[in-house]
Amino acid sequence: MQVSKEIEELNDLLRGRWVSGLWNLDHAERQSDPKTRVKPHLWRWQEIYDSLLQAREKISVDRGTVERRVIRLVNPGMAETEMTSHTMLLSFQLIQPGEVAPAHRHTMAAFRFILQGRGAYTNVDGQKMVMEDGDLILTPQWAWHEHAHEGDEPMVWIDGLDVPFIQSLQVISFQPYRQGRLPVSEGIDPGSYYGMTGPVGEMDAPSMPFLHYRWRDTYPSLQRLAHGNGNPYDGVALEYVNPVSGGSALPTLGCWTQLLRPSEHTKAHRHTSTSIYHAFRGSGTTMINSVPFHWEKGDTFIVPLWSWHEHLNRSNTEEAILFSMHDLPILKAFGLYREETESNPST
Ligand code: 1HN
Repeated sequence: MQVSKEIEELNDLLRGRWVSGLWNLDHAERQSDPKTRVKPHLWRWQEIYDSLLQAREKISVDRGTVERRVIRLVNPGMAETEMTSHTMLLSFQLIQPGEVAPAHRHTMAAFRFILQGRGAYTNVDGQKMVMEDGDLILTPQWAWHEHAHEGDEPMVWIDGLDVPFIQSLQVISFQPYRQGRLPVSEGIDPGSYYGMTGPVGEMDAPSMPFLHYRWRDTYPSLQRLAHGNGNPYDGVALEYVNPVSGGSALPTLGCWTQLLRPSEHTKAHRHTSTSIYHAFRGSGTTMINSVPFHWEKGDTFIVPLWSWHEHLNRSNTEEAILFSMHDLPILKAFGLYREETESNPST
């Protein structure tokens, strides 16, 4: 806009009063489609695992130094200090036999999805949960959590968190646990911890009675569902739900597991939530805005909001399984979830 001397003077006057005319903004916020800085990207397991092994040599886990040996996935459209999307962080953690990742709590919600190893456990508010491959373990916001490894081989898992969303709300609180090891409670009733009989501490914690979804329960459910039709956009997909509310696993994060049958090819759609996928089994190709991302077991990739995407299982004999995390509960909570398919464009 050509700015006249008169307008310039008005702008100067307003600036001095800590106000500003809307005419000074360009029209960046007026596009009809959502726009994001988040770029589609695929991280190869080989590079992630090698990074974890190199970190194992150089980073030791200890109270007071590095509390977690964690490698973050950084989105190429964002700064190095930023996360995997504008709302979510997906990271990988490696813990060595005998190590203890000391207890702390924070206002970010987290989950672990277990990838390899045996003998480690996480203690969430006194609930000791022994980790097995494919298990999903929740750490609700403000819950104390400590990880310890009693096995004899390195253990690796995914940490999913809502860090950037909580950062954007500027409500990060973090507390180390100062009394040494976090005690394990015997026979606790987890329901009593998460808002069913009252709030946790000074925080208004959501109802969260169920923290450990075992692969040995999840996988048979997926297999049973695989006899049905599945969903045209997601294949045979299961959401991990909070059994009390029927809602998402965590208030800010949804978790899914989906099975693509041999040669299954889903239809394309797009939506205003962002999704991060981890190839847990098998191999396939996901088209993101017409660009093919070929994935093998262990690879992780991100589908930014409002990107067209479809999945293909490249094998005609083996099933493929994707685990995924989504910021969908945030979009839904504020009426901002929108989805479009080729046959049903949104208006
Ligand atoms: C965290 O507390 C853990 O407790 C893992 O294992 C990853 C990434 C960012 C912020 C906090 C953990 C994390 C994290």
